[in-house]
Formats: sequence, structure tokens, C-alpha cells
Amino acid sequence: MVRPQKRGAEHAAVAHPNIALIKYWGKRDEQLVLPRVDSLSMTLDIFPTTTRVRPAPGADHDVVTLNGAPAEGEALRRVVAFLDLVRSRAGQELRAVVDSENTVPTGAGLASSASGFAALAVAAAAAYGLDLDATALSRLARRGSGSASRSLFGGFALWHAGPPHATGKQADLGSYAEPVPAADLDPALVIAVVNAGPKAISSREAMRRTVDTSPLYEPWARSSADDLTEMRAALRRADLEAVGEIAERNALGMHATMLAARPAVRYLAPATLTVLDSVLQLRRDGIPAYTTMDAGPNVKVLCHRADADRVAETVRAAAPGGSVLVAGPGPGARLLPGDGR
Ligand code: 2P0
Repeated sequence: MVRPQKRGAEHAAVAHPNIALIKYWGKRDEQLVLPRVDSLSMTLDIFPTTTRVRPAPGADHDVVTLNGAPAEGEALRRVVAFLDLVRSRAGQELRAVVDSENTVPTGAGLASSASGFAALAVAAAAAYGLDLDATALSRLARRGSGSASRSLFGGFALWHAGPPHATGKQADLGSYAEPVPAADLDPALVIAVVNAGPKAISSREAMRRTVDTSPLYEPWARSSADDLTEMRAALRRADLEAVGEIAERNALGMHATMLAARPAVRYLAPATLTVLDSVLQLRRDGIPAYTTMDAGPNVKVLCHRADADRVAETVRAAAPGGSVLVAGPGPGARLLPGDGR
């Protein structure tokens, strides 16, 4: 465990993306980023984000660089709002220089907000002298982006929605992620990138519209609580088939809630369905492989690591224009020694 150096020095942290097997979809408090449902994810071992934060005495604004280019618009606003939160907790006003490098290839179609805000939470807390444990860092990362709360932890992580009627500080304290043990699962996630373009509607806006207008939202949220109970039991007994079946139905149900929103939110593309069909065929051929999709058309296929090459080959053939990546379980977010260079 790397300890923060002295407050005010540059601190660097690294975090990896995560993919939810039980989805986070819908907030009950936008400002505190409190979800409607518990969610459970696997942190990946690919595409880390490394973020450096250096308080800058005398500066009158934050300077934020993402992959070498100055951040602007909504991306800049979200990072500055996050730094404001850290500063208010630390009782400091110093602006900062933030430099974030994301290794997701441009256009890979994989979101970076989870790894990005997890790394930023760890680096910024250290740079401003906040001594927070992993639970408190998870709560803090949540304020940047909900799914970032889960990237604090390696392997499988459960993000608690928290007590539904709590408000203010109690509500904030109740919603954080924690690691979930999973015995001998040896999983792989094969990621079929069928469309790397920007999405037509942000997940933030899409989940808001779904909660506000979809008659399927509440039934899905209720069934998701049962999915989570079953998922935890399946992880405990290292039953990949059950984990996959539960993840697949949970994700399809989430997409059903969006399809029933008014107007509908549809992320699934023709190529998505072609990949889903190819995975059904794999199952008929005796390979345990199960799909999950997030706020986009790309498909993640959960399978045994020993089957990952065969699964990758199948989905590559099913979506010839796309690209295919294979990931395993990855580590939690951590502070890097020195400035991380
Ligand atoms: C998830 N997604 O559980 C779900 C499933 C997308 C579909 O978390 O508004 O970027 O920043 O809290 O975390 C994407 O939402 O949303 C997401 P905000 P976030 O992974």
C-alpha cells in the first residue's frame, strides 16, 4: 500500500474499468449520485487510466488535460465539480493541475468514466491530504460517476444503493462499493466492439428518461434485487453458468426498460443482435457463454478463460467490421509511488 506523500505534492493513481453483471440503471438522487438499485461488477485487467493531481498555488482555475488535450465542456465541468468536492472536504481552496491518461484505444466504444473517476478520487484525495480508506474513496468516486465507485476494488464488487429513504449525509454514507468474494471462477470477458462511434444519448440522460417514463422500470428494479441475491450465491459456489444466465437476463431487462421509455432509448444495433445470436449458438454447441450490454451497442461475453479464444473467434466472425478484446479480472484502484512516472 502506497501512502500519500506530503499534502500539496503531485500524486498519481491508476484504476481499471469495470463491467456490471447486475446493472446500475437509474438514480434516486442526481446530486449525490445515489442509485435506485444495487449493482455488481467485475473489474477488468485492461485499459487502465492513470491520473496525476498537483495542487497549484497561485492558480485561479483548474487545468485539466485528458490524453494530452485540454478538457472542455461537460468533461471539464465534471472534473472541476469533483475537485470542488474534494477541496471542500479538505478545507482548501488551491486549484489543481490534473493530467489523465486513458489507455482505451480511441473509439474502442468503452466508457472511461468508471476508471477515470476512480483514479481521480484516489489521486485527488492524496494530493489534498484526505486520509480515506477504500470505502470512503469508493463513496467519493461515486460522486464523479456512479460506476466509478466499483472500480476502487479488484475482482468482483458490489455497489450498495444504500437506505432508500435516507437523505443528506446518511444517504451519502450508505452508498459505497465493497469487494465480493468469488471462488475459482476463472472468468474471461470477451468484448465485441461492434460500433465505436459516440452514443446518441448519454447514459446519464438515458437513465433519467427511463426512470421518469418507462412503465417497465420499477418491475425491473424489483427483479434486479432478486438477481443480485442469486448472483451472490452463484459467485460463492463459483457457478459460471448461473452467473452468466443471471447477468444476461439482468442486462436484457435493463434494455427492455429503455425500449419502453418515452421516447424509447435504443442502444442495441443490428450487429448487436447478430453477436447475441452467435453466443446462443455457442451455448447450443456446449460452450458456456453469456452476454451483457451497457449503454451502447457493444457486447461483452462472459465465459471460462479456457474458452475465451473460441468465443472471441465466434464473435469476430459474427461482427466482421468490429474488433474483439479479451479481458480477465483486474486489480482495484491504487496510488502509484512518487508521481507515477
Ligand atoms: C453499469 N452503466 O452498471 C451501468 C449499466 C451503463 C449501463 O454505469 O451518471 O457513467 O456517471 O453515474 O456510471 C454508466 O453510467 O453514470 C453505467 P453516472 P455512469 O455499469
